Amino acid sequence: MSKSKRHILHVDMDAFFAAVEQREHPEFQGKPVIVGADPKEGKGRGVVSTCSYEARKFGIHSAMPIMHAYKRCPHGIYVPPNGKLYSQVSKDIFKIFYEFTDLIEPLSIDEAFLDIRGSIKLLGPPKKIGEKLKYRIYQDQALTASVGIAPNKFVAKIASDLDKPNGLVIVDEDKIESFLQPLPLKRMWGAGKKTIEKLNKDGIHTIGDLAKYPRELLEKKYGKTGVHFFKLARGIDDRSVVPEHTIKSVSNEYTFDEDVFDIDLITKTLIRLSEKVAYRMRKQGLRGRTIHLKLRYEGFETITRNKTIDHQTANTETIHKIINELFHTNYNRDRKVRLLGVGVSGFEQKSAQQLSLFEDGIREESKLDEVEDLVRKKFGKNAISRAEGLQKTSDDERWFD
Ligand code: TTP
Ligand code: MG
Repeated sequence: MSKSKRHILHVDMDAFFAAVEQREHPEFQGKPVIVGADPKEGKGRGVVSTCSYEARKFGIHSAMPIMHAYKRCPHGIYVPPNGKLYSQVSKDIFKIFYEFTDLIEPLSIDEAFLDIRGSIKLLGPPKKIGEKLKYRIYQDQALTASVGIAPNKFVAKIASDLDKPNGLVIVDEDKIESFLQPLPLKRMWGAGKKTIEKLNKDGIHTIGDLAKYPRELLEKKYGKTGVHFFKLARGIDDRSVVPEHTIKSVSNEYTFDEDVFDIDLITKTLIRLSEKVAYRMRKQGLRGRTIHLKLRYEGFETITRNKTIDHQTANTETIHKIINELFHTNYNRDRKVRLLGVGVSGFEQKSAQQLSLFEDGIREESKLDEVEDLVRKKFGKNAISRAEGLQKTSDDERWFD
């Protein structure tokens, strides 16, 4: 039996949050729109979520401190994120994806892989499917998307990004090498800044350079990661589209209005963040083993630390206990804190779960979680907070869901 050729489509919405805002407010169209924290005339804290392509011309991008964005573009239109609306639009877009195939792997709120191998007979060649998908999204949502189609995920993901916004890039099997070869390493999906810097030092600047580099040497210097990237650089990627949505982590972070020394406020914030993360996990039926702390000092230096425990949990007390431990073993008391973040990952199948010695204790604690969840369900998510946690403040909306 001959194996049918794979066709993977990667779709990613253009300037997603900002484009939704431009759609909702026609007067924003053609203008630099920045979605994110309040810039407070250049004194605002927090970061840019995303911005319209008009704003990108000023050098603004996602995750940039909002005050830097304001400096670059004081006349821009600054909009707070409307998470509820974006999730709804995301759901509607994913419904459209299902018109094309059932083999869909969501990557984030605005992007997914679609395995369209089985759809060609019915819907036509890949290029036509790409055009139709873009048309359907535009027709239904008045938003543009960029699409990449290739024989594998790695190339499809790179392709969708190459001609943004409103792009459609198709890479056939026999063109993969010439397509990848000239691209700079920053186009390499999955390679972090540090890896790229290291590779640059070894004289590797393009994906083509990486493909030509002796495999053994890469393996020696970079281990498994080196071999993985070597294969990708040669366009070899067998990863399949995994249809069900596997959430990898749940996290929340908080930026203080002013950098703080106040240990009391820091402690309360860590409780509150642990509560929020645990609550979100329980809501989604998730339990994880690895607890992550993010700590950013004044001046932006950031450390992340994590600890893996012997059982999966979504229990507020357990998560908080570990966060507290991570914080106190790593915190430098001489420095002010700018941001705190709490996350949990390592979600495994229930069968792999090991029962902890403290299971009874956990059960007891879970009762408290249950009560908390019920109250939140009934009276809203800010209705309850443990005694030691933060008071409800007008800042509550800044806790990003
Ligand atoms: P992206 O697809 O990375 O960005 P984008 O859709 O805004 O722009 P592009 O045309 O380059 O794809 O992310 C999707 C949304 O996720 C984005 O609209 C806002 C949100 N987001 C953040 O809130 N913070 C971030 O740091 C990033 C990267 C995205
Ligand atoms: Mg996008």
